[in-house]
Amino acid sequence: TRSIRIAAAQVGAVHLEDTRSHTLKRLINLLEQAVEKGAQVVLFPECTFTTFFPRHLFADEVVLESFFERGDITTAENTRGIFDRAKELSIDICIGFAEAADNGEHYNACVYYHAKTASILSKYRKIHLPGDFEPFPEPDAVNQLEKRYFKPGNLGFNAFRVPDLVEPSAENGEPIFGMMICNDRRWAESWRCLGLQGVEVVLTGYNTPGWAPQMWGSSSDQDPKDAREEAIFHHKLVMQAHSYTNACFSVSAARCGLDDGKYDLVGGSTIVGPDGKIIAEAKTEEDEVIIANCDLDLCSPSKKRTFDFGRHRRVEHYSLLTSQ
Ligand code: CDT
Repeated sequence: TRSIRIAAAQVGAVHLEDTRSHTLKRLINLLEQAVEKGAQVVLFPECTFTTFFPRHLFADEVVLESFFERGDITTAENTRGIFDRAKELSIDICIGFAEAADNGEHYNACVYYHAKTASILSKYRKIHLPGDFEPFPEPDAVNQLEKRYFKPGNLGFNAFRVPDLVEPSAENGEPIFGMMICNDRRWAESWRCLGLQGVEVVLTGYNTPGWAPQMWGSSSDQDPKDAREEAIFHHKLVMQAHSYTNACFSVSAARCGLDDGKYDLVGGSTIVGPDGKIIAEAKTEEDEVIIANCDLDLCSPSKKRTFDFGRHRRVEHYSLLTSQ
């Protein structure tokens, strides 16, 4: 069969003062829990190795640069531990990080690491950067300075086949994966680019604030509890709707909890089937592994009927999508 066991490693609060080695240990612990549950692939969140630093304005370049990874992520001192352990345990990982690239630019990136060959099979750089370049004037506003710290990704949305997860003789071949990062999941265009390549599993790490009225553009007298419920609702809405309309599984992993005791990030890590239904869901807002058996052949009926893109799409009416 083409059934694979996929996990999402949700990561709870990571504080500004937490050391790299402490956070890395937590990630490795989650990896080991996923292995104990029989996972073949585990997804980690966006910018997993540090706190979600784009909420802060850093005047000091050296401090800002300390949040970024450079060179080969699989061998760099601050990050290699998780790749080495994934290789030892024969488990593939997808993990997000802030990248200081060789071309001098900074990106919000993630990689798919293939344990058997100890190599990066695919890399993605976040395309839809949310938030602002300048912080809000209100001193207590929650900022999201991604437009200041990152360039929009330049690698496109590339689906890719992953070897060694199913029997080589399986009809329909090796599983087709795709990656996106956080805000990308709200955009139908990201999903359709992957859907058109026959994607069967979309992996999405995220950092989503539960209370950030300036950023969401919502009324500042909205009840914080309602705002956070709405943030979780919208997260699940897009994961479920887009999994359904692209006939694929999706896996989402949150960085969540109260960073520094005050910055609220929602949980809600999920695994969704091609029918749009949630098949696994985090129960906490802390470090937690969720897992599901994903029979990829369940994508086929919808890919062949309701969402057979070749037969039903009417591209002659879609030119607006790329002309503005
Ligand atoms: N990290 C990230 O992309 N967060 C955004 C915040 C909302 S921007 C209005 C998200 O889409 O969850």
